[in-house]
Amino acid sequence: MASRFLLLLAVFASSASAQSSGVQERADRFLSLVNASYQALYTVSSEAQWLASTDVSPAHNAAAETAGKAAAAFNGNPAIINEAKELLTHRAELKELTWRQLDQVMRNATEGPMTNPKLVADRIAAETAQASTLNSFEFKLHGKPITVNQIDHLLDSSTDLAERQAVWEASKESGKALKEGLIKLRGLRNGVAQEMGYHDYFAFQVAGYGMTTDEMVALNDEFMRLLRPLYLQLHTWVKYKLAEKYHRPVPKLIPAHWINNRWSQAWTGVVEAADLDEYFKGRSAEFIIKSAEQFYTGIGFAPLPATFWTKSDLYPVPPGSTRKKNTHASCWHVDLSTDIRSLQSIEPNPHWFSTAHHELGHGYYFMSYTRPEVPPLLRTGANPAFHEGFGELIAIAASQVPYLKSLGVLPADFKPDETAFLLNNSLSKGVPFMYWSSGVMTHWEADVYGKNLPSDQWNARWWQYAREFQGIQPPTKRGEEYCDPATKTHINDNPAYYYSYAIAEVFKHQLHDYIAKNVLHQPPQSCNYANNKEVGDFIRKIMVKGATEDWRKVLKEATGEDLSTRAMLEYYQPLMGWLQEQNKGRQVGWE
Ligand code: X8Z
Ligand code: ZN
Repeated sequence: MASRFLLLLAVFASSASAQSSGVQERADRFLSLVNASYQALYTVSSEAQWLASTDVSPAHNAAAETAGKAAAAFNGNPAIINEAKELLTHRAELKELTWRQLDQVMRNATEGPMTNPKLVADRIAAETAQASTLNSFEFKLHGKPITVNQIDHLLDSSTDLAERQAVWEASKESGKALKEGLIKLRGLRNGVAQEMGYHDYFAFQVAGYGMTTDEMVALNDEFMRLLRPLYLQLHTWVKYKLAEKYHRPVPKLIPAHWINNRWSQAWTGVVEAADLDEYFKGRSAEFIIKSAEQFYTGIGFAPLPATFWTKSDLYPVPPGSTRKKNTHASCWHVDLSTDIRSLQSIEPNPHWFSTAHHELGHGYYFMSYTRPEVPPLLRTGANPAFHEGFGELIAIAASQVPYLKSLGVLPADFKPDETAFLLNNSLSKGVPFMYWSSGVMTHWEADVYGKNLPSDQWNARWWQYAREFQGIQPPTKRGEEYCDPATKTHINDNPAYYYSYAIAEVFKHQLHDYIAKNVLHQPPQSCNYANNKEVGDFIRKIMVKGATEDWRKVLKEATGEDLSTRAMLEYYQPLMGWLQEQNKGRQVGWE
């Protein structure tokens, strides 16, 4: 009896496993076809988009639009959606690598669900038009054209507040040209997300982290809550410093045109003793990108592929050229294989030095997960913040004094004022950036997509958040005839994404802390990664996984920690006493 029962059980078990392996086989067959087609169409579409971004013209826009539609015709095909959905009802029977790919198939479909072809066509046309307006916008100062690098130079160097205000205002003119397109895109982006069952586009994007909108906003609010005592001290110190510099009374809120960055997202140039501008003068733009590559090869990564150098677009358009290109830095995995390119406008200064290291972080992530074990559908970051975080990690490593000395940017006998360097570090990336990214950007986009904020309240809400979170105010009233949020690239071409940079900032500090303490055995505030292969191995071990595993698990395995501001707070902790001393008797905060 017992043996007959066991026999029956064995028959049942084998038929169940045959059934489940049937599902697995069916998924495998489906995914091998989808992977191949996805990669092929991704390549055609990125190639067309690359041309439209590096040389804006009606012909290149039209080609990008057509290629985008072709990719959506496949990725969002109802047959693809139905099969992926059906297979996902068997999630528990499928290998993790399989259901992760199926989830990605569904995400790709959500960007352009062909269950509603008109919606998809309208979205692609509107996205292309918006990118074209953004990338070809001609800024003017006193009626004369001015490049974005020139705007940034003026804001870096001018001490004339009237001139600073004129430049800042000039930099906000693009917003007006982009507002109508953004209103339309809000509807279309929410439309595609809703077509696939999401509440809105923001909710769809944060679902990629396994989170709801409320959870994502709460996470970002928690970052800000924990950093607040430090931010208030920094805000106060900078406010007094700039009032002195510009010979003005100390304001409650810092006027936006007092800060060098157009959005006050990074507060550079405030700490004279840590200003590296001088040390980059006389260097070439090629030095910047080559030394960034050297950082990665030094820690054991392969050189960039030869085509990186022939196909990238790394430098500003030469004076006199009429070509228009996107001036915001990016890195592209054009064929999800070895065609890796970067679009930048590199000049020899600390800003581009940092940006070049950031972009190559994307490039080396692409290179590391491009291997047979990672199918094309999963050749992406464990989450978008991981993608942003590696480059930021290397940028902070490349900003360390011992490294800059070993590179020859700083003289070998340079004696740093350590407080000044740490302070500069906390201001130029780090802390104010969190109130911009977690605060203004995240909250504004959550309102626009998630709560359908009426477009006649967009600018008011934007400045309300700048006041509340950043403690920044515009130089004069900014009514709804302006659309200041749209002056920020990502608002137009990378929607509902920016909290990823805030998470990346936190993640970067966790990795940096781990590397400094456990690999280098050096203080995180003054260490040197240069040529350390163990550091490269640590980073590569995370990178090679691509999106094959859950990001929380990857982070915990790598650092022993969950996502946390602990490392970031510890890094800047030495500043706290110094700041409190400097700020004694001053009005801290703006409420
Ligand atoms: O956009 C970027 C990179 C390209 S992924 C240059 N960053 C954010 C920005 O400029 O707003 C890097 C840090 C923040
Ligand atoms: Zn990036």
